[in-house]
Amino acid sequence: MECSSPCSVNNKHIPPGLLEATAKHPCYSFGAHHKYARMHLPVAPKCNINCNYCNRKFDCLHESRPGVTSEILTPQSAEQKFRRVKAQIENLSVVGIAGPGDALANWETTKESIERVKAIDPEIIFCLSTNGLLLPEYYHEIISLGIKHVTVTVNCLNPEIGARIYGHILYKGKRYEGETGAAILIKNQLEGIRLLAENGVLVKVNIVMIKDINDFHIPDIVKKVKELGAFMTNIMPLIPAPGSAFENYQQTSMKELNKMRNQCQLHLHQMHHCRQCRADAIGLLGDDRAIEFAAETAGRIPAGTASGQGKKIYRIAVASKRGDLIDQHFGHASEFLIYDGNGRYFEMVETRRVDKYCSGAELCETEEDKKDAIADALKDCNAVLILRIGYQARQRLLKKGIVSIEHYGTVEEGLSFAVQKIEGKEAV
Ligand code: CLF
Ligand code: SF4
Repeated sequence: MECSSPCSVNNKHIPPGLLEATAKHPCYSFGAHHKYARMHLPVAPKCNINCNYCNRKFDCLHESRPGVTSEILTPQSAEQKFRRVKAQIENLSVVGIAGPGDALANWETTKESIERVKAIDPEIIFCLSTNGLLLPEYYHEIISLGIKHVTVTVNCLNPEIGARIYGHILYKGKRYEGETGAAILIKNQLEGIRLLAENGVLVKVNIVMIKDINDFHIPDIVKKVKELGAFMTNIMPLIPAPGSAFENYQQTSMKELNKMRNQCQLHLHQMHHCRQCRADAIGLLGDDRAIEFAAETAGRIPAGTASGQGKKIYRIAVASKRGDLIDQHFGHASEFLIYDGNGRYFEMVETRRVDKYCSGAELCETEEDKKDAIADALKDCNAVLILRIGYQARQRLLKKGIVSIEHYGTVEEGLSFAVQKIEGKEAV
């Protein structure tokens, strides 16, 4: 019988200090994600493997969403940024290294960044995310640095399946493809998880769920990593990145994902609140504030009128809490700013309230009427401009002739970008 003591997870005793720290980790503890903030330091640009769902122009999909490119920081600039963020964000509990490539493929900069932050704030919880290829090589350094939270992405246990997910790996100066490469990667991932878990690290395993390639195999992965001592798993949807080998694959739906998470929950604790955040994310999981610390100046909409310029006028609904930044997920927006514009000039014509419908991942697939009502409320718009939108909502809007455009930046940049996309000047 499994131990039900709060000091024990997966039949392992967790020391009280680590338990206390983990209660403040917004990814590891559901209860912490509305209260405690994390900050990612994008100091790791290189990667040593090639996942078929990744386009290397974008962030690592294992811990962040595709479609946006992060700035890259040196350890020195990471330290400066940490000081600024710490001064302005209350309850900053975690500093993570999550790409945009692999934390261990950039070990020297990862390590130096952690040491610099630790010297400023020894109480901060450090968190690393890796594809696991170099874990057997670096696990002892991770442990010596005092890192207690590590995420490893494991998408399969069999090299045959791995050969369909990974293009190649670069290991000890050599390139390996197909099943040979996948076999080395899987072996190192599993060995790395075991070594970390045996040494008191709480390992979270991320699994990207890819329809017909590894979905049927996910319960086996969960059982195996549990056996190796993993703390929890986080099953994530495939979000096809433009330009990647899987760009035409269908995005995993929330319905499929929740079904799989619920099935695997019977074996091991599951994360249900992952936001697939960026490699430079800052803030609460549901309230990303990275752009406040990245943008030198938040732009204003150029003065002038949208009409009378001899160009077509488009109506665009913008999800923005602050008013100057595109900072909301479609499902979290209770109102939209409605702009009319021609790509150069825009006028805000109204603020339009819509009912909030995304009250949690579990409900997303059931509140059909509400979702239709939101799409109806925006039916005079050519596009919605949002930080992020799910596959189903995107399709629902498309049926009404509304294009969904994800953008990370100021409203000003976003509106121009949206018109370029509508007019087909920008590849989707
Ligand atoms: Fe960052 Fe990842 Fe640490 Fe969290 S994220 S390195 S464990 S501090 Fe969290 Fe973001 Fe999901 Fe990752 S919501 S993508 S699980
Ligand atoms: Fe891309 Fe991340 Fe895979 Fe590297 S580990 S190829 S950055 S998804």
